[in-house]
Amino acid sequence: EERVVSTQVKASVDNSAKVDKKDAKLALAHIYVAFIALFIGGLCGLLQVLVRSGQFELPFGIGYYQVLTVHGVLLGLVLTTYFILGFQTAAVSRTAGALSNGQRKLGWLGFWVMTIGTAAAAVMVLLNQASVLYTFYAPLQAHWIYYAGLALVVVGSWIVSLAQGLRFVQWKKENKGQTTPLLSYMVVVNNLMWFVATLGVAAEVLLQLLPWSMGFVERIDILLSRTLFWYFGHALVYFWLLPAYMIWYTVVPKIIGGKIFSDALARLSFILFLLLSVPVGIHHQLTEPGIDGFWKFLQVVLTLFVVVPSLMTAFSMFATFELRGRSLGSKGLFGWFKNLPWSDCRFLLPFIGMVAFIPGGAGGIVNASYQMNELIHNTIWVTGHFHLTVATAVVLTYFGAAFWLIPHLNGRKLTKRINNMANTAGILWAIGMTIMSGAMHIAGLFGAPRRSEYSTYGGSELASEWISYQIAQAVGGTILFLAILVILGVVINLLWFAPKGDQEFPVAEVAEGASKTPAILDNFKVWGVILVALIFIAYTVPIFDIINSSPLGSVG
Ligand code: HAS
Ligand code: CU
Repeated sequence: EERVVSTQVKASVDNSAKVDKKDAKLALAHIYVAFIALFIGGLCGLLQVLVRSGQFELPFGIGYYQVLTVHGVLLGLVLTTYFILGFQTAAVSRTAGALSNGQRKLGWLGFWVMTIGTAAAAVMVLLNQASVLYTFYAPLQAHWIYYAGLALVVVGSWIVSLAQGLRFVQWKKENKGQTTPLLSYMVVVNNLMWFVATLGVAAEVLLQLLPWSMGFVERIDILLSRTLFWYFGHALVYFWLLPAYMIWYTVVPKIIGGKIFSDALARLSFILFLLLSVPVGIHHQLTEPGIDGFWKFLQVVLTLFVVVPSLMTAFSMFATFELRGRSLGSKGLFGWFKNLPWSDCRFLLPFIGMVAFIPGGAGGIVNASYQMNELIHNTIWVTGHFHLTVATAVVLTYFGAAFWLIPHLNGRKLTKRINNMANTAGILWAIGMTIMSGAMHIAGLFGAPRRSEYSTYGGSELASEWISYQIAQAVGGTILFLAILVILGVVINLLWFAPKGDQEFPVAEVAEGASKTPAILDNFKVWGVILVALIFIAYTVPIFDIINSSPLGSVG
């Protein structure tokens, strides 16, 4: 069996290569949890937009902030983390070869640690003991079991990532001197970024939130806790984004019948994310007093640098589309556009995601721009921003991938009928999100706050300007919920009812004529050193300042 594995390895773009059967079970387990989270989390989202429209009240004494917490935890943390780790396990098994028994056991251990943690946190949220709007954001305080539960989710994710990383290292040993399989390489970069980032939230939870919520200490330094949180928080959004980029770079070109524009460019963009995702968290704290303007400025500059790998990605996708279109004979500046496989949900959903990411990313640049941040910070504009980025660009790409991944893993087939259902869901999503997110952006510019229950603020004139936009949000949100129901219909079909078959796990080849990948991109030691240096430069002094000027006493 070992031998079969290594011939599959060599032909990393051999499209008969499959995810190993046992690995497929592990990947599928993650995907089940992700879609359960989509259902409950999506339902909570619907309740929120209805409440904020002013036309609806929650029954049974359920609180708005409790529902908001369930929505955020399930969609922002559970759906994403489980889908990512399931997809990545499948991706590594497909492109680097089956996991060893030991690696697979680690994978299952991590899965169960995460799942026990998720269940513990969920119970506390349901008991209304953790209505903290889903983050680790002091001075809002949750029951300690909630923090411990989410800490287990993080630890579990490290274990699953370790299993993937070990398989990659094994591949390198077996194939000395060769360029590593691109998709596995991307998985490892994403996991490294995740590990470095989660150290921040782990420190916050272990040193501050747990002792405080358990009553061992009476007070903690709020500014320090927020800084540790955002050290993690921005890289978190790229942990969501990079698996979507994996699909854009390596899967979508294959689906449209084209090739990867450049292997080296794809790797370089991932390395730039690894380096620049962490030392930028202060762009979430631009209005926070207590952090010196110089450090805010530095991190804003680094934030504008981390836009570059996304622009490289946009460039690369356009190039892939255009090359494919021209090879089919399309002419003119935009002739290639007609020749894309519009009716294939494996393409259409990620494509809608790409389009949404253009305004989503532009909004991000507005957010990061120091002065404009003053206008939009803590308004529902920000909610509009992340529903375009994570809740459209990222998740529609995940769904588009799930629709071939699930049948690949369980030996079924994505039929034409299911494909059409999926397209309907993608279009509903695009319509619902345009209305909801558009209304959120505009209301935010008028000052409508985020994370707040319906209120007329005592009949204030300003607040009355927001109402029509809040009703639009409810309309858009309802359409989105319909889209979620259709997506769940697709998933249920693919899990249990689709005909048996063998659905391909598409991975594209690199275009001929693309230059050879420089070996330095595969040298993680170099990047590790630069990463640690950047983090020290961006954070040492601000954290030292925060601790020194802390109302709880200084260390100096
Ligand atoms: Fe953000 C707040 C800045 C990207 C998520 N962001 C948030 C929050 C979330 C979030 C969840 O600087 C709220 C956190 C909270 O609860 O408080 N964000 C940025 C910047 C980027 C960015 C500069 N964000 C993301 C991504 C997210 C995400 C990605 C999730 C996945 N964000 C901020 C800032 C805040 C913030 C501030 C704090 C605001 C505040 O004050 O609270 C950049 O990475 C964006 C770069 C992207 C681009 C787009 C490139 C386009 C591509 C598509 C190509 C399309 C093709 C198809 C080829 C420049 C790659 C087109 C074909 C056609 C035919 C049209
Ligand atoms: Cu950010």
